Amino acid sequence: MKKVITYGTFDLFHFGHLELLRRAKELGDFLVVAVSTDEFNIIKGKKCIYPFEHRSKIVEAIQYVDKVIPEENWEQKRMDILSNKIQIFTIGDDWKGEFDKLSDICDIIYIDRTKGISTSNLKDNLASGN
Ligand code: C2G
Repeated sequence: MKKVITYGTFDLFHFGHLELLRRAKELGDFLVVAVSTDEFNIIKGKKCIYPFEHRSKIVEAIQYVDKVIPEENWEQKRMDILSNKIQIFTIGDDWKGEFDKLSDICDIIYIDRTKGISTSNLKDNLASGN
C-alpha cells in the first residue's frame, strides 16, 4: 500500500482544495491529510472563517481522504511521515522547494495549484458583495 500525506488549512473548502486532494490520492492508495488547527493558523498568520472542527470534518468527508490528523506545528511532518509509514509527501506548488528536506524519508511531489481560486479571493468577493 502506497501512503500519501498532505497538509493544509482547507478553509472555505473549494474546488482548488478538491483538485489537490483528488490528485494527491492518485499518487497512491491511502491519503492522510493534516489539517491546520486554529492555534497553528494563528502561527501561520491565517485567520480562518471555519473552525478546525468544521474544516477537519469537511476534509474527512471527501471521498479521496482516508485519514485526517491535526497539524499543530511546522516541525511535526517528519514524525508524521515516519509514524504513518508514508511514501509520498505532496502539497501545492506554492510551497515548491519548502519541504525538500524531507526527501531522505519519502518522495516529495509538488502539485500545480488550481488557477483562479483561493480562499482569500473568496473572502474578498464575499466581503465586497460580489
Ligand atoms: N491549493 C491548490 N489550488 C488552489 C488553492 C489551494 O492546489 N487554488 C492547495 C494548496 O497548494 C495546498 C492545499 O490546497 O496544498 C491547501 O491550501 P491551504 O489551505 O491554503 O494550505 P496552506 O495554508 O498552504 O497550508 O504545513 C503546510 C501548510 O499547512 C500548508
